Amino acid sequence: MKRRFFIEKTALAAMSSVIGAELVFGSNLPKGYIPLALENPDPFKLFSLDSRMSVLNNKPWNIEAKAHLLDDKVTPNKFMFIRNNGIIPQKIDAATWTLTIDGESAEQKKTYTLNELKTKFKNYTYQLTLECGGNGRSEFDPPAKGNQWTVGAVSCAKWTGVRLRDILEDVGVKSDAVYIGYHAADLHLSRNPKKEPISRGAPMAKALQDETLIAFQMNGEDIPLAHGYPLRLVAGGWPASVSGKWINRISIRNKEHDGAKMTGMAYRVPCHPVAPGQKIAAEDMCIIESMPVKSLITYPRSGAVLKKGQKLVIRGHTWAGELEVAKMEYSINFGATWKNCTLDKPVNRLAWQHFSATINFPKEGYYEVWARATDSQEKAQPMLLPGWNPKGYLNNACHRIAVKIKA
Ligand SMILES: Nc1nc2c(c(=O)[nH]1)N[C@H]1C(S)=C(S)[C@@H](COP(=O)(O)O)O[C@H]1N2
Ligand SMILES: [Mo]
Repeated sequence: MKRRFFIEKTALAAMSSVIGAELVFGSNLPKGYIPLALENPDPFKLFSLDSRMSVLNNKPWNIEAKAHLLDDKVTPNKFMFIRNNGIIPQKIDAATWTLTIDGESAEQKKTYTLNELKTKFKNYTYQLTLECGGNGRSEFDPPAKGNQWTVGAVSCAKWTGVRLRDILEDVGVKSDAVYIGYHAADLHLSRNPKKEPISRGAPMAKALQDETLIAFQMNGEDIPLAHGYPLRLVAGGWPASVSGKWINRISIRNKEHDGAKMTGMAYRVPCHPVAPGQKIAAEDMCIIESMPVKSLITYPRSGAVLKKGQKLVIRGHTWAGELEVAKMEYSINFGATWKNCTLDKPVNRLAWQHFSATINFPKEGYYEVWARATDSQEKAQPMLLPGWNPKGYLNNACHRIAVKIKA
């Protein structure tokens, strides 16, 4: 006779708590069976997200905001996009979590507990803009494979942690160091533990910046699980893929880091402009570094209806990778003429900036408000699509909202 399988009480309780209801006949579950509610759980409950967020993919989870949900100056957890390449780690024990620094260009291999990191090094808090390199991909033609992000794969939360530089100095960096690469605890979609879903990094100059943090808090609390609990690299202004979640190891490399999604076509764009759809050799693809200038109108939401004579106050955020935004303008005539917006300074380097403007519309009818930012090196956002690239990165076209003025 086959031995009947009994699910442990603790496992049942854990499942019930995730589902949010008692698993009444849970003791009858066949071995290995995953209840449907767990296979396809409600992502809004699972990640404490606002239910107006858009789910683009559930295997792995990829969820974005809508422009008007990003109106807060500091992005709250419930409106923060989630971008995963693999499976979120299931069992995390912050009490035993460690970060190891190693690599060819490390003077020594050294391991820190979370508590050592928090207490040994000075803590810093910065608001940092994280934008997925593929934000805006949905507009490219010919289309690019991958998550069809519209405008909502960007956030600017408050991150607290220690400077990566302080840790690297404590370990000792050899003079031949050129890059750091992160390693994390998430699982490859194939569930092969030997494969990493993503292991990216940054040149030493970026790793050593004041604002490059090994963070343990987001918006004043433990980092939410989906955003990298308990430890995350945060490198604002660069494609957010550099900001490794759930990190447990950083290697100081004597060459460009060659981890998963550092090589091939991933997170690279043609070094020189190409025609849409053109085939490009691997050696003509360059790694994305600082993100381009961009902006988002977060109020009102597209489709606003106003009465004739009513003024419209628009507002939003703008950012420019490593640079500051120097000028913010809007147009209500499809880009024929532009007027200045009021533009705030960032609260710190690599944080987005806020803008607003009061608009008068000449008569009733349909309008579009277009917003255009210009960075400190005089590069402006393109009105429509920027250069096509095979993976659909870096779409920094002007954001546009529709407005109707009624009699
Ligand atoms: N370990 C790990 N880190 C990761 C990823 C991942 O899949 N695994 N995704 C990266 C990508 S592509 C992006 S855009 C950001 C998304 O961060 P968020 O989910 O906190 O918004 O995390 C980056 N860090
Ligand atoms: Mo990303």
